[in-house]
Amino acid sequence: MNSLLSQYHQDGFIHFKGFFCADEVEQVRKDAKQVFIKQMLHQSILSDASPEESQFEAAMTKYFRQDLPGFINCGKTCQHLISLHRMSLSEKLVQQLQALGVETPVICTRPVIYFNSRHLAQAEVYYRTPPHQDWRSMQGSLNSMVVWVPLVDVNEPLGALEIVPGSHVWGLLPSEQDEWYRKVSEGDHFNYQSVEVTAGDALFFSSFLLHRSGNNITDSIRWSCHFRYNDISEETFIARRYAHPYVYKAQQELITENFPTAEDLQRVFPARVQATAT
Ligand SMILES: O=C(O)CCC(=O)C(=O)O
Repeated sequence: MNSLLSQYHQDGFIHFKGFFCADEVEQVRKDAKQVFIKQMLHQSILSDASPEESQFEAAMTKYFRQDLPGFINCGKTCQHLISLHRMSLSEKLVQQLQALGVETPVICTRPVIYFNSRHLAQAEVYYRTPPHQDWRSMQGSLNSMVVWVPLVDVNEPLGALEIVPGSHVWGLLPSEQDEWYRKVSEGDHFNYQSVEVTAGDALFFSSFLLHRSGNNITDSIRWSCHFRYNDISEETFIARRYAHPYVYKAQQELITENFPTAEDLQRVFPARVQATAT
């Protein structure tokens, strides 16, 4: 067994420095910011399409307070960015998963992008996840893996991720339902280690590794993205017929009543209107 793999087996995580290049991570953050910027321009919360970082962050706080449903929709839209999904599927990432024992990786959950700040959360659990093991929500292969990528440099004051090295072999720990999802009980008694990272680093960790968010005590946004993978070759996952707890479905009701009209569509497809008229 190579030394990286035995280190992973022992600690339950590997911190790769400079795994992605600066441009790759900045593209994801830029695309996510664009989602918010377009809405904030539309609502005249911003007047500049390329705001300075401090201007952007102040506008985000204003937008969050002024239009929470719109802000939440922007957050949801960010989860569907092409650059984010592309990063989660990058060849070097998939190869690294395989090198760490995920023989035939498949995506477990859609990629996630976080923008943590206490100014952008209604409750602490929304910017500071309690102690947990991701496997509790994933329920996939025993070797399932999480890849955590900071999109900015994250030090302790910005809320660096806190992990308990070696906890991946303790089994599935008792957890209790809470406002966020489920937290591991007694989580504060474990020996957490804060993992300070630079934009583009990647933290690969077992879905059984106990972890929680650090506390972002700054006024800045802590940007990160998180990817989760199962292994369809892992024998207990095969035996459990690829169990999957996530439900993805569309609501029945129209979100905007009486929309769209034929006229709305004809504005989108003007050539088609002309063709019909002649
Ligand atoms: O990024 C964080 O602070 C925590 C994220 C996390 O624990 C998770 O997504 O499972």
